[in-house]
Parts: sequence; C-alpha cells; structure tokens
Amino acid sequence: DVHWFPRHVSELDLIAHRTLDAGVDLESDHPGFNDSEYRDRRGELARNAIQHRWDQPIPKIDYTKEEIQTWSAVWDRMEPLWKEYACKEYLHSLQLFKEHCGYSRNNIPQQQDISAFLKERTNFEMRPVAGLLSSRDFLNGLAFRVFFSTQYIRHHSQPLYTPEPDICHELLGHAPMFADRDFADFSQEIGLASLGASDEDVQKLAHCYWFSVEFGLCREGGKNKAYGAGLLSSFGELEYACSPEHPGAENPPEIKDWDPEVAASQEFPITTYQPTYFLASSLGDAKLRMREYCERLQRPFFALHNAQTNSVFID
Ligand code: H2B
Ligand code: FE
Repeated sequence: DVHWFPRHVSELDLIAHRTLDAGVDLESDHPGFNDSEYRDRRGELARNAIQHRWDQPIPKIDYTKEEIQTWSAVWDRMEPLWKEYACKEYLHSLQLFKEHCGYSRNNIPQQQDISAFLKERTNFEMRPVAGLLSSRDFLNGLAFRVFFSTQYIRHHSQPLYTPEPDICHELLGHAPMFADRDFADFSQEIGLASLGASDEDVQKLAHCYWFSVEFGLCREGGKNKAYGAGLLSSFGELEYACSPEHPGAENPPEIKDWDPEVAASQEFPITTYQPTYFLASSLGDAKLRMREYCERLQRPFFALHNAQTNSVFID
C-alpha cells in the first residue's frame, strides 16, 4: 500500500495541522515554561500558523522589543562566525536578504517578504507552521518547494539556546540557503523521494536531511564551510564543526565524505554537538549524489513535479 501524499500544494494545508506538538505545550525544562506572557505569545503565533492557507499572504507579525533583543543577541554572536565559516552561497544570499528582505540585527524579517523573494529567485517558498511535524509531513512539503517555518522566537532568558526550531534557526539558518538554486533543488529532491515512501525510506531520507540541510559541510578553497542550518544558527557548533582544531575541542568530530547511502543509516544525537559531519565537494555535487541515491530507492513509482501548477504526478 502506498502511503497517502499531497498531490497539489494546496494539500499542504492539511499537513500543516498535524503538528506533533502544538508549539505551545512546553516541556517543564523549557526556558519559557514558567513565563505566562511567553506562553500566550506562543499560543497566538500557533493559531496564526494554523489559520494560514496556502494561497493567502503570510500575515505580518509585530515582534516586540524584547523579541527583537533576543534576535539581536543571536545575530551579534553569529555574524563574525558566518564570515569565517559559512559557505559562499550562504554569505551571498545573506547579503541579498539584507538588501531585499529586511535582514539586520535590529529587525526580525517577515516570512512573507522572504517567501516572495525566494519565490522569484528559486521558486521556493516559506509557510508558517505551529510546531514540529513528522518527518514524512515535513519532507513532503519540500517536494512542492515549500519550507514549513515556525514564527516564534526562543525565550529571552537564554538567547543562545533553544530546544526546538525557532525563527533564529529558520530565518538565520535555513532561509538564505533556499536562495541558492542547487540547494533548493537538493531539498526538493529529498522531498519528492518522500512522497508515498515506506516508513523505512522516510527515515533514511530524514537522516540524509539531518546530515545535509541541518548539519552539512562543503569544501571551499581548501576549507570546510557550513551550509547546514543547525550549524549556521549555532555559534558553538559552527566553530566546532568547521574548525575542529580550534582550542577547546578535545573531541574533534569525524568528517566523512557526503554519501547519502552512508548518511541514511548514520545515527545521531539531537541534544549534543554532532560527532559526525558529512562534507560535500560542492552543493551541486551534493545534489547529484542525492538524486542518484533517490533513484536507487526501491519504489513502485517516482513522483515528478510540475512547477507551473505546483502539483506532482506519478511516473
Ligand atoms: N518540523 C518542523 N516544523 N520543522 C522542522 O525543521 C522539522 C520538522 N524537521 N519535522 C524535520 C521533522 C526533520 O527533523 C527531519 C525531516 O526529520
Ligand atoms: Fe531545521
């Protein structure tokens, strides 16, 4: 039996409701657990995301002074590290986002502005989501060149820590990468392979996603640079991953060549720095290898994407 999957971008509205956590039921060790104002804000943004429909503009959010301070704190810690360790594609897009999408240390960009810009450049888009989705649902969105993105920010008491994706991770880590054609295509490749896939294959694809879109490194001018959002939004791990010889790294990570076959069955921790990273020779090469891997998956069909109608059909 083939698992249900969306055939048209409008059907992502159904998926967006299926959050594993509602984005509001904070765990007792969450930094915002005892802050009722923060919890109310999370509830408001979650409702905002659930009400969103695929063909509507994404409502503008008025971020508070306190939220902007948290954003600035992250920005200020990350900016010098991006210059040193982010891949050139990221740095190029970040510059464009500063010019066109309101990116700066003093302003939290609006998802609508980023989405409109990406749509024009690589035909990718963002859409709000209240909380975590299953791997299957999340990856299915990528097939339609849609990135599900949260809209809340981490708690101000710990600006450099978040137990879950937040706008610092989504907008500073992920969004700029989708302005790169190879990276956008790479992401969609994983998404298309996830449509109607077996649970086992979805898990393999989720591992590939983890070691690339979240924690991927690529080679550039004899150095290892980051293209993964988990690195680009984490000041400690970015340096740890790209500069394993830096003082204080007693336990340098293992760096393997990007091979989706190997990444698919590589285990990983989610609460500590990664012991293993995968290094691609370029984003274009990462994409080609991903495509080859997806073609080798045992599937009764392969989904193809029609960009004009933003729908998929079965080959
Ligand atoms: N859901 C949301 N909302 N954001 C994510 O970044 C995310 C997700 N990542 N679900 C997925 C799972 C990822 O960890 C992989 C595909 O399992
Ligand atoms: Fe992420």
